[in-house]
Amino acid sequence: MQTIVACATPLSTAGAIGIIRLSGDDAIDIAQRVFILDNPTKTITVPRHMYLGTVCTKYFKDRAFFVFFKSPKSFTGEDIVEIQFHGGISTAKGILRALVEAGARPAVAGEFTKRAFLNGKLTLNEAEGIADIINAQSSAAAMQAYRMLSGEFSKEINSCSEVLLQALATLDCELDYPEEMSDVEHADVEKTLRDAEIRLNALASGSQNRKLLTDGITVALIGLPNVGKSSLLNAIVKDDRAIVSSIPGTTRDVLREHLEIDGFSVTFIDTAGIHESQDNIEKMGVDRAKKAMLDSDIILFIIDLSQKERTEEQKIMAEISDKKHIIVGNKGDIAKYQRRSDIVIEAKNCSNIDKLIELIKERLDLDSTQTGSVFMRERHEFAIKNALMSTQSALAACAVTTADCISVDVRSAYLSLAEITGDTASEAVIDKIFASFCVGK
Ligand SMILES: Nc1nc2c(ncn2[C@@H]2O[C@H](COP(=O)(O)OP(=O)(O)O)[C@@H](O)[C@H]2O)c(=O)[nH]1
Ligand SMILES: [Mg+2]
Repeated sequence: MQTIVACATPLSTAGAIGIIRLSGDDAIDIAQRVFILDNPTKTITVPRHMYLGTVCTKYFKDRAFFVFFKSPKSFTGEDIVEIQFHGGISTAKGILRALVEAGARPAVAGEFTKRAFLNGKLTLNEAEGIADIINAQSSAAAMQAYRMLSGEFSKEINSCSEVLLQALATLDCELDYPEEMSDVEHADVEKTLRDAEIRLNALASGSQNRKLLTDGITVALIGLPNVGKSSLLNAIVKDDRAIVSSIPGTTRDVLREHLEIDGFSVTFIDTAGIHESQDNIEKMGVDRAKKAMLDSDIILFIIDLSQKERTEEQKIMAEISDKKHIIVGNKGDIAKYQRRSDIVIEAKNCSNIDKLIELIKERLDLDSTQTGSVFMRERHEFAIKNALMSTQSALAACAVTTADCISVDVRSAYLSLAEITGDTASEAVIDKIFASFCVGK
């Protein structure tokens, strides 16, 4: 393949070290036109060995290291050279230019990883894991991406595909020798398909937490004016972010604060107190509060335990009843009324806030997200759901129809899973995935 070149480190900022990478048939030859070994009697022969020398461009020189990876034992499966130099923007651009003049072609976005995929070094979903770990916005997302790129998810998909193949093999046998197919074998197919269904259901359940990982979690603080929403936001982020006052209607706009909890990126949203207001600006605030409430992953409905329940609160309760929510009884220090709540806190005194965070984690099932099978991409979710539907349709067909009809559904389930690993993904899909990578990856 033609030799491509790109800067593997960011080209936009100065860094201690910059790395330029070449991949292709002539990578070593081209790089040696620019990199000169310190010891001219020596030659570059040993893979994965660091050679010290000088990069020489038309306009400047820099001290640098040279390391190469011999095909097929490299990231792309081709010969790869990495040159490590002092990571300035001018040095990076100058060395890149010199390597292009020496015969390399500038790589397009994702081209290194695409070559790795085409050469069978990784599956399509593992390649996606690489892009996802680079773009991860939280440690939990990074961990999940690692599980994707390291092949953990591929293994789950493959074991599911094997079960489907097993069913297909039995069905093919039935097609070839229909007179020899017994009821027992038919029952066997059904049993195998049930196994596939269980595995696919387990995989599909991972999609519930996908959004939490990729988009982060939003927690909306909702309630009447003066119940202590802004005080709670300040207590959670341990900082004086929102204005707290005994004057109702202080918070008008929506205030967002980010926090990382157990590796998850969590945004807490403080809102205007929800109530009927004559003030136009406050009304706008209330509308925004309602929108934040609907868009959030979980609602903290805060009530003031020193006050009686109001009909407006009953209305809010009715609105949030089918969304994930926690009723937070605030002002536990001056509580006067026995009101139903999931937890009692004192926002002003930062009391019981840790317990509240634990409760949020529990309600969102964050721990299981860490260990369950979670994928980061919508296309994985789509393929798994299609495979599940085809398997269920095959199971329904088992009772009423012949082997060839059941086969059609089982094959379609198998092909859906193969789209995830890239075995049957179309060229257009593959191109689209790699085009979203950064240049140099
Ligand atoms: N006694 C007591 N007062 C609180 C507590 N939390 C908030 N407050 C007070 O309640 C008033 C309204 O608080 P604020 O956070 O602005 O409420 P918001 O309108 O819901 O945002 C302020 O005077 C706070 O000091 C608490 O736990 N105990
Ligand atoms: Mg407020």
